[in-house]
Amino acid sequence: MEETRLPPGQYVPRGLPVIHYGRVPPFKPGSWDLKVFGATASGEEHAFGWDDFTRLPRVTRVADFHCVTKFSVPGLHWDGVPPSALVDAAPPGPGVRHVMVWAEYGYSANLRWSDFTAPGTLLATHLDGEPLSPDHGAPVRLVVPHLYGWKSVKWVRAIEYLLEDRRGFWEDRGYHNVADPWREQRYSYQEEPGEGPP
Ligand SMILES: Nc1nc2c(c(=O)[nH]1)N[C@H]1C(S)=C(S)[C@@H](COP(=O)(O)O)O[C@H]1N2
Ligand SMILES: [Mo]
Repeated sequence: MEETRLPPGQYVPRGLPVIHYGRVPPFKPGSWDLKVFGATASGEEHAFGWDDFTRLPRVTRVADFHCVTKFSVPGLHWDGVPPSALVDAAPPGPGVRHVMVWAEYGYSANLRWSDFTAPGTLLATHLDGEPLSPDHGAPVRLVVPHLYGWKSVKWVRAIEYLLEDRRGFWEDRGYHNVADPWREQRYSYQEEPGEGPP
């Protein structure tokens, strides 16, 4: 078996742990939607119902997953919609440099635009060939494999286009605004000037 190179301080557990704050939301296809709001090009909010979402272009990605609690799971296969496809359907206005990704029950994580639209980032519906389980974020979760796992928002319901950066749920509770595991950006006290909102 090929050995996986891990970011500093990480270990490989058995399986994929389930980890989140709060309850697992139910999925109701009839009332589910994914909203794109904030600084859109039109100034209007976009809403994709479940049928609209399933008609967007799809891709597959294979990536390791790194949680700040120090587990790393190698070689997960994700299928879903690349953020670029959502952005084409709901274009940003000028000056959008960040997004806030919102989940059910108010969880959120902020991302730089470049991390949101990075080639590895995915709005995933499937993990290892199966539809996501409720625990792992069904029906749609973000996967940002090049950042710590708390940025990989489960149960995504909205993307907010931001002109100014703003901290999400964990970023506001002492975690690093950028969250690059290769640079061990775990905590906000490690932030360099320019890496987070004032
Ligand atoms: N909505 C929501 N998404 C979330 C979380 C959460 O608490 N709520 N926890 C994050 C954290 S800290 C990690 S490590 C991953 C874990 O994903 P998994 O449970 O599929 O392994 O989900 C992330 N996404
Ligand atoms: Mo995590």
